[in-house]
Amino acid sequence: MERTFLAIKPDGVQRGLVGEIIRRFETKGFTLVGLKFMKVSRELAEQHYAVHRERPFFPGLVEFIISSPVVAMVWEGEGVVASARKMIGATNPLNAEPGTIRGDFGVNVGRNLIHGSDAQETAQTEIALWFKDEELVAWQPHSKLWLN
Ligand code: 3AN
Repeated sequence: MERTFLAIKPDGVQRGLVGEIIRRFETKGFTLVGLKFMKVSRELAEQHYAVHRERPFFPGLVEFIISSPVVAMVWEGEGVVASARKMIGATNPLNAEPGTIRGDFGVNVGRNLIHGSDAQETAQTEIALWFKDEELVAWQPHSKLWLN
């Protein structure tokens, strides 16, 4: 079954949006299989954002991600990678549609609340980077019987 990696960034945690954000993925019908509240090390932040290493915003992005705790999550479900990206909205919250997480709660591209893997391959890399196998819980919620 398809899985994606999502992380509620320091601004989402500091603004008290953890419950609201998790609620959206739960009520959509996706299944939570991994969850941890953590401070991110500089090494992990740099690895996670390695593709952006040469971008001017990279140092500030790393400082931001390590500045305060995040909520790291793995969610499972059919089409979850693309669907979560839709639910999250455009990178710049000012361009994100109302109804998306960034569209409803954000205004600044450097404070866009949540990360979501951009493709299935990236999701696999990010899940392996952030979670050990034994931290992921395979389970079948009963609610699935009413979704499919
Ligand atoms: P997304 O998170 O929508 O996949 P990416 O992968 O292009 O966006 O960018 C990764 C992160 O880098 C964004 N979530 C955002 O926090 C930060 N970022 C991207 N572009 C900018 C920018 N122009 N200024 C500051 N931060 C940026």
